[in-house]
Amino acid sequence: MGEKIIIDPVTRIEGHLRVETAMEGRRVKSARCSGDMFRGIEKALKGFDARVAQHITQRTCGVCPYAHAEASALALESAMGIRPNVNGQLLRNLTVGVYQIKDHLLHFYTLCALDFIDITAVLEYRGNDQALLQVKSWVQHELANNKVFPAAPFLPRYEATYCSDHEVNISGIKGYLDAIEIMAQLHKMVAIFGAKAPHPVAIEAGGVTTMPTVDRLAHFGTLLSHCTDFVRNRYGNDVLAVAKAFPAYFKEGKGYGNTLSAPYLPDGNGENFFFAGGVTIGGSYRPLDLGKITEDHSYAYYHNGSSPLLRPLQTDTLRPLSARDFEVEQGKVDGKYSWNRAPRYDGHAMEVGPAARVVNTYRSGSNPELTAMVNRLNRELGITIDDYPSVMGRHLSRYILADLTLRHMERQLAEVRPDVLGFTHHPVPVNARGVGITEATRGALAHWIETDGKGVIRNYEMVVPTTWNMSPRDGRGNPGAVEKMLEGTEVADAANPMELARIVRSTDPCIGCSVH
Ligand code: NFE
Repeated sequence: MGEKIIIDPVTRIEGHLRVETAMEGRRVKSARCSGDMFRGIEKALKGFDARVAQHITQRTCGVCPYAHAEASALALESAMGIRPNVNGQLLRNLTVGVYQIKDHLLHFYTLCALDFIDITAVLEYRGNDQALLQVKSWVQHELANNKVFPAAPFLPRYEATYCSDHEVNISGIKGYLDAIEIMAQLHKMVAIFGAKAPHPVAIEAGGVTTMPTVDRLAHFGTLLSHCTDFVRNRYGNDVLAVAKAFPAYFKEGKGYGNTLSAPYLPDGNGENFFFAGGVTIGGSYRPLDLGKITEDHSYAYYHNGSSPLLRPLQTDTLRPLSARDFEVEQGKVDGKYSWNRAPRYDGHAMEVGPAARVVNTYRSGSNPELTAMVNRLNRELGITIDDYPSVMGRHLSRYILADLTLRHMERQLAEVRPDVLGFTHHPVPVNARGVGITEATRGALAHWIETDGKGVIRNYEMVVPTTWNMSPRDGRGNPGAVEKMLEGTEVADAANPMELARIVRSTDPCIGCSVH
């Protein structure tokens, strides 16, 4: 096997990611993950009225805009010293909650399932399902016209070992098709209280500006039960079937095993979070301390002429490398290699995302529903909580979170008081600082804001989930979370590095977000 495997770009993710591995025989010795673009949204925010932040930060991404809206609103509310009223909090939870479910389905069916499910199984389909028969006849048509299959949108496809169980494959393909309609319904639900999807406009500092009329609440509830049915009876079964077909993937892509998550989905009073935040380092859980977050740019394409280790709101001093410096770094053996910076927690590279949310909530002991579900699934699958930071553990975690979030939303929907506005006006704070932390689908998201004497944004910083996961090495030479997950992985065929793709995609990278 050659000395290197390069996947550039990694497909079926958002944004431009290059993964390069140095090989020792068939095993990955070390890996580099490069975010291949610069954006500069934090710099673009300067000079705008602070209330505009949520509209601009949402443009970081088309997949998780709701999370940026929420983090912006929370940061400004923290600077104002306020929080929404009960209806405002509940409507915000419902809007971001449904967006999360949509995102989990998108990730599993559209982006990842075809890493495991064999799409060619549709050629052997003998049933009556019209959608599957349409796909089958389209495939036959392609083949009859001397075209190769799989074809778009089921590409790219590595030659690899796919699931051999026909029923599991057909269910996964049917799920892929049906999930498209469910995702459309979830988007409608975002728009009911968010007033628009994607990029909901009604999540503001002070609450949610859409009135929860009886009609809107009823419409939301009807769609919610439809989606719940799909998640419980379809998505859950498909995830478990794939997990049982590929049990070895609970031991692949484990990385450091250190997880970080933000407290998520509070009750109507903004207290008692449904998913606990925290960090687990070396198997030991503790609450999250934002003061321990730093960002390192030793291997990122920035300079500031001073320390490579910065705290939030200090990265303002960073400048992108000039074209000439960029070329010099790329010519070095050990040069800078990513537009991602390297967040660290107390010096540790951390995995964020669904597995982190499950592990930290489980270890905190704060959510009996989650504990019971994890214990049940662990018995069924023969795994432990230590197996969740893994390729299959991440897929399983998304199902657990989707199921539990839906149950929680059903309860919180019933708590909303009809025709009571969940929004209160507050003056824009001057010379103030605030921080908003939440969970985006891909993990912990934090926004810091600083305003000037006119309430205009003087400084803004985002530490984003994929920035944690796709971080490059830090000044001490420690790889980022996904770089560590790739280390030691055995690749059967360098021309079809499916093992690497499965690891990278299990974290659902969004490079648009990570380089922001
Ligand atoms: Ni662009 Fe995002 C999420 C945020 S990514 S998808 O979830 O915040 O890291």
